[in-house]
Amino acid sequence: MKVLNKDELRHSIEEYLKILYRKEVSEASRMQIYQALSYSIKDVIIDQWMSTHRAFEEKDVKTVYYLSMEFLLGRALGNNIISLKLDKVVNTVLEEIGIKLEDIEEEEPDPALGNGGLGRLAACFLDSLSTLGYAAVGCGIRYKYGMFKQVIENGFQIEVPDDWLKNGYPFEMKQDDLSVIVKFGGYVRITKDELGREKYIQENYSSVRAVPYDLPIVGYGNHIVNTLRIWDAEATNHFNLDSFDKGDYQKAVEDQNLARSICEVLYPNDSHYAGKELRLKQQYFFVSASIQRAVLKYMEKHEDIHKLPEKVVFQMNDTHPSVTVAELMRILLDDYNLSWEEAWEITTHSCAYTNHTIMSEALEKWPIDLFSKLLPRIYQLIEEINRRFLMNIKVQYNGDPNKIEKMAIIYNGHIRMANLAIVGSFSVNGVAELHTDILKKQQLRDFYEMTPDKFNNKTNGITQRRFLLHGNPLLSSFVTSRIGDKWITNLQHMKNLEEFAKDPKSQREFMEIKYQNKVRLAEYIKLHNGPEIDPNSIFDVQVKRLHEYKRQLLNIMHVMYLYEELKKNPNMDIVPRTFIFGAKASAGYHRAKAIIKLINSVGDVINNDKSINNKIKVVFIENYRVSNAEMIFAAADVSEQISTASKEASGTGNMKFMLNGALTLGTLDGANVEIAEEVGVENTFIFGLTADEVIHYELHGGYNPREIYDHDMGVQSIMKHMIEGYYDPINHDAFQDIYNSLLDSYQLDRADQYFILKDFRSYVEAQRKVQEAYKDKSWWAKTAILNVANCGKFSSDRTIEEYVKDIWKLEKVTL
Ligand code: GL7
Repeated sequence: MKVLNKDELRHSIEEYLKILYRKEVSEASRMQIYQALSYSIKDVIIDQWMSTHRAFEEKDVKTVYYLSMEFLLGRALGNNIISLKLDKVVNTVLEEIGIKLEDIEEEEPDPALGNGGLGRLAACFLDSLSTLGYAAVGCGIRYKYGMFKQVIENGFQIEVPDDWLKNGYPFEMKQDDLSVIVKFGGYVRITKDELGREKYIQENYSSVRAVPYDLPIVGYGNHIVNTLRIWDAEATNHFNLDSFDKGDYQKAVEDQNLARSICEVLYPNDSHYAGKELRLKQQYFFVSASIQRAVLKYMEKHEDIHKLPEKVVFQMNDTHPSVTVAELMRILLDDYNLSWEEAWEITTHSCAYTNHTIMSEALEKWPIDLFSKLLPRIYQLIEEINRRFLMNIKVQYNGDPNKIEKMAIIYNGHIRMANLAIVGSFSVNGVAELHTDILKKQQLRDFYEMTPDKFNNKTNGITQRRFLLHGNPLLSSFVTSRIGDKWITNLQHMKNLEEFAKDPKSQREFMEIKYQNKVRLAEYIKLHNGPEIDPNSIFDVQVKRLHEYKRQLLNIMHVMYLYEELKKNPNMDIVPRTFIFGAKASAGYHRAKAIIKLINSVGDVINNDKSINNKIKVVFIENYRVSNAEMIFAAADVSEQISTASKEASGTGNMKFMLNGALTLGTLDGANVEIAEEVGVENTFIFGLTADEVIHYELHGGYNPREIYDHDMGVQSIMKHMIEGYYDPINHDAFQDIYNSLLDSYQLDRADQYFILKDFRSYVEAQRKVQEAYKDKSWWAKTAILNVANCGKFSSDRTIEEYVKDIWKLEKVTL
């Protein structure tokens, strides 16, 4: 196996600079050194990748196929260097060359094939699967353009395309020989085969060639390398003028366009279903390619297709890949000639489904018309799955129309993808305890009552390798110097840090590290169009997608409130605070975009008001993404996790903050509940309605925000200022809709459907407690260390071990 020493690495970089660019080290740009270094690292990875592959084949281990429309990877170079334990060697060589690794890392585009939490979770899971030694293939789409880049102009968000492949991506490998054909449209002809069995043949279809590109997922220090396989689409028949004569010129043009459009761009919607046909094409495209390949691979080594579930499990990341159920049925019925019963037995023992949200606007349901035209054979199969399932319901519940209304897969002219996923899976899981409970009691109650054993919880997790070891080197060394480095692959070891929480020297050192990280972030902000901020102030951070349910609006309204109090009373006792935001809004989500504008307008006023003496500042970090996230978590004192209780299925940012020693200011929502349990509620700042209270109001009414507005003069004043141009004399019209959303029930939504005014005072009070607590530096340092010490549960390694034990049943491989 190839390992690099310093001289070999230097030589390799020099060779690649020659081969790729005809340059010597002294002439090369940073970009070129990044490329040469990446290729050198890839050479090391390749050997491990091949030997991992061989070991998996020899041991004939079971493989999980993690099917996901999104993998929010973040940069690979730095992580790969750490996983291969080559950091010392690389640093020495780069020092010789006279350049810093951080600067080279900055040259890598941030592969952003995902929106937010759901996509990042998939990336953390792959990291853990490799590190723990399990055979896994991530299956996704090679979007030409990933998540857009956000530019803030005049306070407004502008979306700029993310051309991440423009310089080539050194870590990917095209695997032409593994391509497969995916068919769309046409019609299904029924004939009989020589044995008299019915055969279903799709005819007059359009097709594309799905071509896989493999990316290595390197395990930490264990020589295991798994594969993330992202599919690209190419035209099947190379366009030639011959086809004109044959009369299928039109078809050739269409196929060419189809291939071009499918993988063009990631839909930038987070927790929101838009119902676009192209999106369904993307879904079927990558699912069909992945399942075809998985079955072919299984059959290379095995004879009996019936035993597929012993070697293969398909995990569906949300409903986006839920056509998996029907695609596997199609392959088993049409290509392997199995009976329905045999095929269904295999399918329902290979498929498992994770639910990631209870928000109704995220529920995927496709109109029958659109679906059946695009996927005629798949639609037939779903109809049959539905017919048989409804028969079961009729038997079990005496034809209860209520049960049919809730559980039917096809209903009211639509195909409900969650219902398909549940019926076709042997496991259905939520992503935090509270979320799974709500699924069982509310959203999926009928399914739970029918098949309780399918349901289980897998609380999300994050990889400490990226979000501490790579993102926060100072705190990593602090931890390692005290408890050793076992935490890197077993985060439960962090518990040993607890004994240092009260140690004054450790407290001082911890606070000094936090300070250094705050300086680093302040410099970054300055460099990226932000204001000057004071690293001695409290860094109070909310970074996540912009969504009304996440309530960035509550946060900025509190800032407005504080500012107005401060204006009234300039001598107010206040610990200087920097409110930091980072968030992208989906391109078509107007209210979310208005909230971004509001944050920026409030920031402009406050940051330029000399009379408040820099006591508060507001920063909106442009283009929040994985690479700057690592730096932001490291610098945070306060972690804002303030979603309306019951709405955030889990959250994972909350865990990344905790790992970096920030204190949680949050509602009892998603995984916040478990964070408070682990570290002790007295070491968090919890406020607001509980999930039960929110659900009660939603079901039975009884909340009128207008009453709060009428009686709470603080609330009334900030809301008036919002629309009267106090924060933006020119663009304040943009805020009228926000104002209306809080007060007017004539709108489609209920007024203040996310209970912002309802939770406002309780939030203000929690914020006051934060400030009081910060005055006691020793208490704060102790509590921050306790947060780090008790974050063990939130490693994605723990989550993956639970998936393996309860759902996937994989064997661990060591090399
Ligand atoms: C999400 C949830 O909103 C988020 O709370 C959760 O942590 C994440 C991963 O399970 O999944 N669901 C969803 O549709 N998106 C999420 O981020 C986009």
